[in-house]
Amino acid sequence: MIDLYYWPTPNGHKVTMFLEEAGLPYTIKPVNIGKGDQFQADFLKIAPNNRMPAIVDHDPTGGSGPLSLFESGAILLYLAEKTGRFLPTDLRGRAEALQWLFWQMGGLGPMLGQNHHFSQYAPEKIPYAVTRYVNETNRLYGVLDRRLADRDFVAGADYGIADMASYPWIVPWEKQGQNLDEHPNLKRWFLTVAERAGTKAAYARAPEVNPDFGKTMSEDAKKVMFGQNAGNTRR
Ligand SMILES: N[C@@H](CCC(=O)N[C@@H](CS)C(=O)NCC(=O)O)C(=O)O
Repeated sequence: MIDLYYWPTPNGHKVTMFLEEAGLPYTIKPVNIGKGDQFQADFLKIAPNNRMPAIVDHDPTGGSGPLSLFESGAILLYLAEKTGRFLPTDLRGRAEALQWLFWQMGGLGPMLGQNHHFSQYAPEKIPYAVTRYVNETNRLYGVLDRRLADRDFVAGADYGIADMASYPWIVPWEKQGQNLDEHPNLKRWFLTVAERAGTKAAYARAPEVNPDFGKTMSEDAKKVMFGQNAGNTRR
């Protein structure tokens, strides 16, 4: 059994997308990041970066007790290797998939996260910051659109962890100041992934865990989330 430390956000959806696709049994341990659960001492033992998602696999291959992991990309890779699914095993296919997984982790996620911050949450609108991240989002959408021009999925012919990593970050495209019609290959891929049973099952977990899913973040939650420093992890 896998415990998933989760809150319904783009990085959280990546892991429910994998678990639902693979049909792996899992228990959600809610980490309410608007209330500060990410700073609890027990959670920091599993996730020292005070961010979710994280997992504890109570039945890892080879035994030797529970295995805990943080960072959504590392979790997707671990689950792919555990199940032998959603990651090619041949040298070139695997390299291709990992390259796009790391591209998502190092580029698409962080840049779009900053886009959200400066366009949706920042108490003052800083035009330079908004423009920088909306443009960078647009560039990354263009990269993905070109990538998908001659293949069905991000890493090639088969649906896999690079798709699961990227999809949740495209879901809020309107809030990111983007227009999917400008990126027809990306739009086709986006609509295809949205229709998968695993995607629908993953997103169905969101309102179960957070009844306020989809609503504007409260001012109290903003105080918890924005303004952190090293003091928050010294527990
Ligand atoms: N690189 C990390 C990022 C995780 C992350 O930023 N998670 C956010 C939600 S999407 C979080 O836990 N935020 C809590 C906070 O900002 O205090 C990953 O991909 O797992």
